[in-house]
Amino acid sequence: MEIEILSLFPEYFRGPFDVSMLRRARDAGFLEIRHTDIRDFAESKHGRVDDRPFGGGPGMVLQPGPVVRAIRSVRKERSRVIYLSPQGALLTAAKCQELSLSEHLILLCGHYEGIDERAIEMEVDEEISIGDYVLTSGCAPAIVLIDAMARFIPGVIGHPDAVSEDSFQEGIFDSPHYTRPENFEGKEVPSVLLGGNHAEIRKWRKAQAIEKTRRVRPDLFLGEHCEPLYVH
Ligand code: 9WO
Repeated sequence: MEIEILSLFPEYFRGPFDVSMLRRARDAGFLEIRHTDIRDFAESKHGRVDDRPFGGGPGMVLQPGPVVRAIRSVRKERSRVIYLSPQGALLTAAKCQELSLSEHLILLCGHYEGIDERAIEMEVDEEISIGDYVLTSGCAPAIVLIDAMARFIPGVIGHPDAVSEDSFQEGIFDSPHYTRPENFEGKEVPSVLLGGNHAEIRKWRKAQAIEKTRRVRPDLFLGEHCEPLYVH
């Protein structure tokens, strides 16, 4: 999969894609990430890409020209253009899985108070939010989206079971994990995990997951029968 990140700060992304699993995925050729600086598409040679909002209000707005030209400079026939914004549809595991099938993603990161709406109407296919909060830019959400999606690209994660069994694939939380030592500062590992009865272990983990999901995220449940609300 090829991904283009369009932003005002390509240097922001130094780090997250250069370590661990995403680094390995890039090195192995599963994932190619390229950066475009929207400022390279400024109208003027001073590199100005923002202006004051029509109608008044605080802050600055990214002008449509530089954004539209930046997108068109990387667009291919099969590209999907995504704008990361708090006004988008909430990102879910199902959406990540769907996006992981894309050939070419263009991720548009906003800055300042936002992007001129006409650029979004003209070039963006989909607006996605990673949660109900406002950040200083769409850069961190782009990293989150790529990280969450990369796990669904075959080969990126060593063990395929880790993807199908991970949290939210089942519509409920993951169960708690334990490793050595068996006794840590007086706290013991739950004995069921040491017994080797795999049916019992499966049952215990499921019960733990359900209990915590119900307690922390009752919205993930359809009423009292523990039916996950989350369907693909
Ligand atoms: C800033 C601001 C300041 C004063 C008055 C109104 C304001 N609105 C904003 C604002 O929403 N800025 C955004 C910053 C513009 C688009 C890029 N930015 C952004 C993206 N912040 N948070 C996101 C984001 C993206 C995806 N999921 C969650 C948050």
